[in-house]
Amino acid sequence: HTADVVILGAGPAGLVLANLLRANGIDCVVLERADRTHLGARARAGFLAANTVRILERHGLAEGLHRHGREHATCEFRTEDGRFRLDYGSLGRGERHTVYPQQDLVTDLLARYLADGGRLCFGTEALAVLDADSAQPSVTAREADGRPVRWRARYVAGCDGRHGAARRSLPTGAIRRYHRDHQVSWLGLLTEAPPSMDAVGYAVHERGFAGHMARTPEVTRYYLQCERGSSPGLWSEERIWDELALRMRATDYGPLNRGSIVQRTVVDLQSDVLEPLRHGALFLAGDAASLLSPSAAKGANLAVLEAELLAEALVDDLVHGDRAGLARYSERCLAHVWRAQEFSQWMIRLLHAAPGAHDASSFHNSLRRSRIEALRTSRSQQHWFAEHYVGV
Ligand code: RFL
Repeated sequence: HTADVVILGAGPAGLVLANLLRANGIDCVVLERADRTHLGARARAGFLAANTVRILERHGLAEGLHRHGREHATCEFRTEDGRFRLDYGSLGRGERHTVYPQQDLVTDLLARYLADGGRLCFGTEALAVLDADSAQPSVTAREADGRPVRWRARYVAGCDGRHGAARRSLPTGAIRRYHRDHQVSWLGLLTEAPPSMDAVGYAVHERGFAGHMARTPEVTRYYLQCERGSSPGLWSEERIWDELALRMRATDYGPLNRGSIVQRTVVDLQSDVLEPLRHGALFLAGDAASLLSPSAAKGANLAVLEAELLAEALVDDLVHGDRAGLARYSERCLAHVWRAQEFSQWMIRLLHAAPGAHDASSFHNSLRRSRIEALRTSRSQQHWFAEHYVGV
């Protein structure tokens, strides 16, 4: 088989790219390991930055999020020193989040791409990208029925996440990988319970961090800092709700709406960045390019931004014969990636006493209290926070 651009992965990065290439008449195909039902049900991100919404609007891909997404612009911090709210929508650049579950965005992007006649192979696992630095790159894959298949391409877009075939195919020495393990783990919970407050909640407690994020009027995501290596199944639903209530200080600030817990995943907070985001004809975007800890909710937003930049650069080359955009792609993305990494790391230090330790008397814990106090009292700090919190 052949296509001008073979896209690995149908997450936010791959599907935004596929839609944009398709709209410009470029011959492309998406290879996706999962089936359609699985893609439409995989709950992950939910907070879309204003710039992400603008990108989707620009390309006519924002109908669903405008219809069903809800604007959000407040967060609340709860600590041993009390609580305070930041209306970040009226600070910084005055931008808001749109809350729209990632699986709904993926569903919209898929529907649009397929309705426009886009080619997509579900159940097809990419195995390797071959000869990326030659004039004839190709992708080997295994189709749903187990048959091997080979796609020849001019360009390959690696949008298949952190454990995908694109990353695995990079020859050692060709790309530098920066990696940081923040030594903190979160139990990520998806609950069939209405949000308990009209703000994102960040609670810092001597037993560890707890977070509250609305997804829909019926569904709320919670996070609980947990021991590294904990097994999510060991906690009973009651123990989880009790722990959340304790850390979020429900006795002081109001009870949590309880409901059944429909997903639990332990997330080890880690970051990595590959440099450059290109090896010959293979370009990386989204989690395949850089992994962000979920502490600042940047991953899906960067994925969309990078997909737009890559689409523009590919259109410039394949339609207009201008390769300047492809040459600059990596550098342009990395400027955004490192800013997002910096803010995510700042959030981790804001929300956790010290890596791995809950020692209330520790030096790091005192720094953390001081950092929160600065955010509560300093207007310029609040503007800085708002700009970075919603921005990508
Ligand atoms: P995705 O979404 O992981 O999609 C990659 C796709 O590639 C497929 N795939 C393959 N296909 C073919 N061959 C192979 N060998 C393949 N290997 C993988 C996969 O099936 C999949 O369909 O990557 P993409 O497009 O780069 O998008 C990145 C985002 O999904 C990710 O950054 C966010 O979900 C991160 N994230 C959040 N980001 C935000 O911006 N805001 C948030 O509020 C937010 N919350 C979260 C999050 C991530 C979380 N987890 C699960 C780590 C909350 C959680 C709990």
